[in-house]
Amino acid sequence: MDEQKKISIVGVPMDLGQVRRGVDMGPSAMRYAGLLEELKSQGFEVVDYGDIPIHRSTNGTNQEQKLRNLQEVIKVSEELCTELDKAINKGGFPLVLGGDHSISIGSIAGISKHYKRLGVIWYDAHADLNTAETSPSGNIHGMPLAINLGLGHKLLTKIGGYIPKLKPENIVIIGARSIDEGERKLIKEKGIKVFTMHEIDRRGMTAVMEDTIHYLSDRTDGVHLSFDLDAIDPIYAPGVGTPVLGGVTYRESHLAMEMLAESEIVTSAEFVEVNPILDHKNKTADIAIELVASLLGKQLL
Ligand code: Z70
Ligand code: MN
Ligand code: MN
Ligand code: MN
Repeated sequence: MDEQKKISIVGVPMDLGQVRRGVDMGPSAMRYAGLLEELKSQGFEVVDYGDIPIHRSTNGTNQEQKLRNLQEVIKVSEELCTELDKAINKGGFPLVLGGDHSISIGSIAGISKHYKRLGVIWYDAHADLNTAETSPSGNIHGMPLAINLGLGHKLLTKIGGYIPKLKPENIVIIGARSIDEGERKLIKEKGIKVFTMHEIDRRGMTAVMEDTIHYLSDRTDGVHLSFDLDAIDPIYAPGVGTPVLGGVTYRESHLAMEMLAESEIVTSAEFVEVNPILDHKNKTADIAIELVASLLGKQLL
């Protein structure tokens, strides 16, 4: 993990992929919770590239019903893609702070350029595999994994100038418990590996992470962790836009991050959907910082 002694942070205060305000404050909440101090105390060199500018449309009338804020999301995605590409060229472990989950359209577009077979761990209550045709909401944050597979609106799938960013067999979804009909079909059709809450309950997080690490290390040359805080049960992480009961526990999530650290397969990460307005005393951001620390190798002893 030599090169990873340096961490490159990019914030994306984006809330346009969904309808609840507050998730745009996610990067501030995580910085305020002490992210940089924590990483420095772990011995990392930390370079904070600051936040990607978010361009809000001045007229609220150009809302595409099935792809809310499409033009704005495209713009932010292109800028994030470029910024991350540059940051990766300068070296260091890319750590992206969301923002709603639509940011991973731009982040994976920037990161995937650097890997022939990028793997992704999608740690989420949702599958985020909708397209405009299957989406029940029109919210782009429910679509980024499909977009990265090359499925969906061309203006989104071609961000960064190439399609697709990911292959279905290089994806593992962990923690899913709210899956729409179109997503279920796509998971079956593409054979995407999903560990739902059922598998986590039945076999335990240890077995799920062992399988995930084994599966991805055999077939990929880098792994991006896309961590949606709504994967965690809202008892522990209430500060998210879409809380879903019956989630992964705080302890299971720590264990998952510790096992990933030990495996040394993760080459970039993002933590998304932290919404401080819906939170209690910033505890969801606090948890995110602890999980980042564990992912990057912090140990109890
Ligand atoms: C639903 C949709 C979603 C995150 C909610 C919800 C998607 N499947 N994603 N919260 N991060 O509207 O597409
Ligand atoms: Mn998500
Ligand atoms: Mn989610
Ligand atoms: Mn490998």
